[in-house]
Amino acid sequence: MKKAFIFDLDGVIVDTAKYHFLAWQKIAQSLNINFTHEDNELLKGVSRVRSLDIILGLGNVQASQEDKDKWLIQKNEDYLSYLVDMDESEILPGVFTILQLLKDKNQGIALGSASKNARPILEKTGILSYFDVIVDGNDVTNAKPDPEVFLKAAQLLNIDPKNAIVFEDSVAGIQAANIGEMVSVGIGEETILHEADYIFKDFTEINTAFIEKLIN
Ligand code: G16
Ligand code: MG
Repeated sequence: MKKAFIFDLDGVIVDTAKYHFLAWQKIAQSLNINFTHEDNELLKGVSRVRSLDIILGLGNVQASQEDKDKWLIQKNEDYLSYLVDMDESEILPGVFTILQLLKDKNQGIALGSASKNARPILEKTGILSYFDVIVDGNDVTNAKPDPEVFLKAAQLLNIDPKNAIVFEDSVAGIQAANIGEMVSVGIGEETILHEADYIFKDFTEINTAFIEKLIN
């Protein structure tokens, strides 16, 4: 049967989480806020605006809207500078294989990302044409763990959310899939993603039998 396979972007399709971290770290450093890799887990899947609030909270920093807007622009400009030379080599292991398998099996394929930079990333990495539907940070008002982004993707694919499978690397994203009553598949560490229905280190660990089980 035709199901909706919804992919998060950062940390699932491409390893851009490291660039988000570097860009946020620069902002944090300029404000004398200690911001660690562990803290960065809190930002995964979270919108840009909310991410800044979390960082300011870590340092107990109060700021005017004007300053916040300035830092948000700085962060995005810095983040985009890391993406300039991005190409197909940045696609995470096993992603092309799984997308091709789903295409061959005539499944619905969607992107469900919090990022407002999703489209250029998909274009630069040559993966855009695999997606029937793209829902990103420009299309939703409620950030993960609200399931809006995934519900919208399923709706655009014309598939019931109960027949949707979400691949996510963030806690907020797994929670969003669970709240939306979809099958949640964590890509990453079990210690972090333990709320997911299934967890794999990366897509090379997912085999055809697993996908067939989800489809049938
Ligand atoms: C991503 C990242 C987040 C980032 C957010 C917004 O979400 O995981 O760290 O803050 O997008 O990105 P941008 O600043 O590019 O709009 P996802 O849902 O693709 O993992
Ligand atoms: Mg992600």
